[in-house]
Amino acid sequence: MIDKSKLAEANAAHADNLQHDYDALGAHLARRGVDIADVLEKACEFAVAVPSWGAGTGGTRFARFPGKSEPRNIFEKLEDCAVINDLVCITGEVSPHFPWDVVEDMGEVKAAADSHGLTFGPVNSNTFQDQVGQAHSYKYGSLSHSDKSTRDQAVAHNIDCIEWGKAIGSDVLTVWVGDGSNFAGQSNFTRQFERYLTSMEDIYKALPGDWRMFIEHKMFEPSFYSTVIQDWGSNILAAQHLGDRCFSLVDLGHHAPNVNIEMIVARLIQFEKLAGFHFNDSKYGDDDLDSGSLHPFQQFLIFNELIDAEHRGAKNFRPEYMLDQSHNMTDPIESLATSAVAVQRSYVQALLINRTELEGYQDDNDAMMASQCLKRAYQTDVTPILSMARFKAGGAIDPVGFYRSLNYRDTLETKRPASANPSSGIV
Ligand code: AFD
Ligand code: MN
Ligand code: MN
Repeated sequence: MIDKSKLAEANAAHADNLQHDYDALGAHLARRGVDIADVLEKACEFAVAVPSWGAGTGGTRFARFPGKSEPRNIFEKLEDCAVINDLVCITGEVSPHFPWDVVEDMGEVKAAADSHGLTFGPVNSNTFQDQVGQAHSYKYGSLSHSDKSTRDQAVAHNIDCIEWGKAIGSDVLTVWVGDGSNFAGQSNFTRQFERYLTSMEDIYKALPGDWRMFIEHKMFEPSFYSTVIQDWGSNILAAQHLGDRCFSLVDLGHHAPNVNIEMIVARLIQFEKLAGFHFNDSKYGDDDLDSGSLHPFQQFLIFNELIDAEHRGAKNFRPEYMLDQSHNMTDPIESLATSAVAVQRSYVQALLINRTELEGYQDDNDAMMASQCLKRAYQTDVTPILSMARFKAGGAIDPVGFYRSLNYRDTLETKRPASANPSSGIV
């Protein structure tokens, strides 16, 4: 999607400074016993999927302010995802959302992705809103609805998602439901959860042998008193109940403020149930702000757990990284590119933790030195490593600066007139 000669020209303006900064950081890390080349290699291997729905402008329950030249369908979303990947070179995978991204011939979607050098990650089902012509409404729930025909319809949709997913080369189904209640007494917690589990059993049975199923918990919204999969406790219980190929997905924004998410991650790893992540950030009730924009230390601590698990050779440990954000105020391309790098930054910072030292401090109950050991890694500015990783992979040293110089949205204005139905919904 991006003119390579323009990119080379833009990179040339930064290349000398980058090399200088990279060498200086390399010398600093060498004094700490770290070979910067090893870290760079790992940074280059890092990847995080982008959500197809994130390419459109999001909204809140108050309003949606459409962006200029926003994508109107999956093909245009893929174009924008290709731009993001051209800029940062770590987002080659797209996580689609059905039925928003369904077209008559899913082979065309696969071909379009191929042409952009993109692949598909986990597919997401949608039973949190009604679709046109649908027989039964999800107003009072879907997989856990009190009415069997409604539950069956929601199960059938998830099985359709698997079929659409197969056509585009995916091998994971992520299930998030909005089911819950707004009033105390409205639903019987136990009977509702039983109905959910029975529906999920039917979906699980329909999974191809090499597929996995991810369950996403969410504390509240759209249900405000209770949700069926409210927290990681309900999530892991459901995943354990359903079977070995079912895992618990952690969406960072789906917890109460101040919850120790990194500890939840550790528990899920220990019991071999961590599916992966929907990265985003949040302050109060919103679950879709840009990754690392408010709590970069929390994100770093999560990667501390992930790298620790890798070191210990944790079993059944194959986490999928995805962004799940909604962009109301920024150009989604800029936000997704910046957020992907913010997640990569946390990973690279966590790579710098001296694990032998840390374990020693932990065993000696030396709280101060353990904390300083983490902080030393966190406080290292790894920007030159991230920029060098992009430069080496053919991306932009300065992704947002270069993207702005392209006037991408302006060039698409006639091709993509504003649409009343951008097929991304309010997520
Ligand atoms: C909603 C949910 C959840 C889910 C997303 C896509 O909060 O994060 O992953 O929709 O289905 O934002
Ligand atoms: Mn999510
Ligand atoms: Mn969410």
